[in-house]
Amino acid sequence: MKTKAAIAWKAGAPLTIEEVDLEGPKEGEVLVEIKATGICHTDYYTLSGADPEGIFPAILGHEGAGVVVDVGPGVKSLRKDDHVIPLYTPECRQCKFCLSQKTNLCQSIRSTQGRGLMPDATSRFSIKGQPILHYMGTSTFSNYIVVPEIALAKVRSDAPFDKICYIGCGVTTGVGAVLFTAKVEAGANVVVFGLGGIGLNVIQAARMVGADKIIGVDLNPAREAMARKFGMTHFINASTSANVVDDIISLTDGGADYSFECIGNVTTMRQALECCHKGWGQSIVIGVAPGGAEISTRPFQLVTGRVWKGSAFGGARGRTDVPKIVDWYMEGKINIDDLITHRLPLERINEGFDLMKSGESIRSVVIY
Ligand code: NAD
Ligand code: AHE
Ligand code: ZN
Repeated sequence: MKTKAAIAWKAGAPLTIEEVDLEGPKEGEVLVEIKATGICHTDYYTLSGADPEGIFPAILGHEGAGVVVDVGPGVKSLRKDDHVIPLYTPECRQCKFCLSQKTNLCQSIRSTQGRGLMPDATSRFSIKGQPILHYMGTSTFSNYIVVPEIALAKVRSDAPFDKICYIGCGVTTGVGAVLFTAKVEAGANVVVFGLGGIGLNVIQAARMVGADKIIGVDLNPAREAMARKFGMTHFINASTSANVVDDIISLTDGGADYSFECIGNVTTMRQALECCHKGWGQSIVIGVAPGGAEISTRPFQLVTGRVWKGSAFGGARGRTDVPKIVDWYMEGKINIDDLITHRLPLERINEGFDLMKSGESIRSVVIY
């Protein structure tokens, strides 16, 4: 079949909207009509050329929601008309990683996914016979996609696609990092570096679990009002503070119980660790830093009890946890609507990237 998609032909170039050939689902695969997709900073990171796994030409996008149109042979858990969210972190429930119960990082299709291919090591997308690569196993900047059954979360059918697409990455990443990775407890002091599409979800989850002080750090003062609405109690403007770490330590009587880095900058990752309380403070790295970047700190920071951790997709097990997060949204426990600041047709997707870069948007959502 044919599908309309935004193509990333090379790093740094704007996306172009084209008609693409899409092969149907093979064994264990599902054809999905994407109804809406968010634009995450990671799409920009890969498009910019900073991602060592970035390969072109590809169809980016990993924050979508849509409807099952057809299923390939052997698909058991999904059928036509089911509403789904594609998962860049699948959940096969059979690999060593899934069975460990210690991580959400299912590895059953990770190697082909990282090469822009389906599990049989081929692409379903092409233009005039030239293969176009998949991205993060999802490619939600295409109106129709083919994905493995294990990379789809089935969700309730009354949830609006133009909101729950954000659960495909940003909401789950931020909320999950608080609930599943850090397991923040009531009364904890929390610091969030970067008040964008991820950081604001960390803030709303910190409030949800009853955190005490919720301190936000950003260079953009325009982020303060939105962050306060979501639960931030104190704001530090990183462009005017003389020393962000000292400011946090004095606000928290010795340091944060938990900090979350939601920027992708190794300098702020160090600050996020070093603002943690001696003996127990944990810093969670969420931001994705450019290829070649490295983090550093004095090992003494760790010897004296601070803990450095990472979180991918919020530690969420996609097929199990994503449907629950959709329920939380539908029950009014989490706010997604106010974070979606812009809505665009696919033809204007490059404007969505510009709005992110200029700091004007929190999330832009493309509606098909
Ligand atoms: P965003 O662009 O919406 O937000 C980034 C925020 O950081 C902005 O408010 C910006 O003003 C602020 N900022 C930038 N530089 C800063 C600095 N030096 N000091 C203080 N604030 C600064 O991006 P996003 O969509 O929220 O993504 C944030 C990061 O998380 C990105 O690196 C993205 O790739 C990563 N990410 C990781 C995961 C994961 O699973 N680990 C999932 C999604 C996104
Ligand atoms: N390809 C990059 C790494 C990118 C990365 O860390 N991705 C996150 C999700 S970001 C979503 O917005 C992730 O889930 N990582 C785990 C994984 O297996 O990729 C690089 O630096 O090579
Ligand atoms: Zn993302």
